[in-house]
Amino acid sequence: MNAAANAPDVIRSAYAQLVVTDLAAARWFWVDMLGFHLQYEAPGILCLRGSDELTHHSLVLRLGDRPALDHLAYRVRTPDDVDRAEKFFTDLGRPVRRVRRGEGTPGVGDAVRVVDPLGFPVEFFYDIDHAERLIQRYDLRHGAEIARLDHFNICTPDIPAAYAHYKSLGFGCSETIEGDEHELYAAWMYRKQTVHDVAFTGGAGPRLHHLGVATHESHQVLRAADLFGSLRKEHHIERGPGRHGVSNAFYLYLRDPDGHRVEIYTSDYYTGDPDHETYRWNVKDDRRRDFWGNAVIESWYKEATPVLGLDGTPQPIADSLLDESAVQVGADGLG
Ligand code: 4SX
Ligand code: FE2
Repeated sequence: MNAAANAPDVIRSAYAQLVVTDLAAARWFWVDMLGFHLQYEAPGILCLRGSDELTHHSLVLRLGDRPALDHLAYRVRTPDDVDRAEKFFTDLGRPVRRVRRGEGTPGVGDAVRVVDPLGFPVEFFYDIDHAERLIQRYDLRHGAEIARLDHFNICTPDIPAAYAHYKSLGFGCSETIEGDEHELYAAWMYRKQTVHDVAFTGGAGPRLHHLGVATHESHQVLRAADLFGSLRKEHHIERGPGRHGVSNAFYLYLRDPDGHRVEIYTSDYYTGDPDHETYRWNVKDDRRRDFWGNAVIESWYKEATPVLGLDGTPQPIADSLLDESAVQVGADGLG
């Protein structure tokens, strides 16, 4: 997928930094239950990674007053692509801040942080510390045995604008959910050769809908659900386990102690061919979000995490025009 000539060459969704209000509770959820490995710890901050990840972190938990998304981060191909990102967003008239090693997130070198046209705080970096290979440290695996970060899912009121922005960054589109007149309700877009690095859920935004984290196998998704049940912590389970229509992945959505949503996700498919075609679902097809036709709970459509600007204050939230949860599924005989 060719990006605009001036766009940075994005490799993949790389990490997210969340603000949490209780680090011990967050550590229980993400490390003990999900099975993330603790890579780095300092007062007020934890850096975590999955067992297949060879870079310093894919999730950063920072202590703060109110739950929020601090920023999403994409890795780019070369140091020059960080400069390219700075120019790309400066030319769009967006807020941009250069962050040198030591000023930003532990383990990350020279980076640029922007507020993108959708209102999200996003970092682009090349340089990051490497970490010990844990791929065959089966002895260290526990909980849901998370292997890696897979994707970001963001709520935005204007899906066509989100699609156009990520298209201009060179992202391909694997799947969409569309109305009868091809109104876009949702889209899944990628740089790495999977179904997505980022997806858009129609709704008030900018807000973070969820982080998608991958396991190798579906039994690890089921085990996560069983672990929460056994500990009488079943209220952390929001949706699933189930099989998605979009992506075909096996899934489970959980809410962390601050309400941040995470999806445990496995077995989507390869999208790396240059002529890979977008698969389009009709919004009235009740298999689109759950292949077995199970209904999606209202909180999943409506609740999400607020996001911060570059100065750390919450970004204003705009309401959405289209509401997928209000669509009458099966009304035209589909599903
Ligand atoms: O609910 S969907 O089946 O549309 C879906 C949601 C597919 C893939 C995802 O990662 C997701 O969060
Ligand atoms: Fe997802």
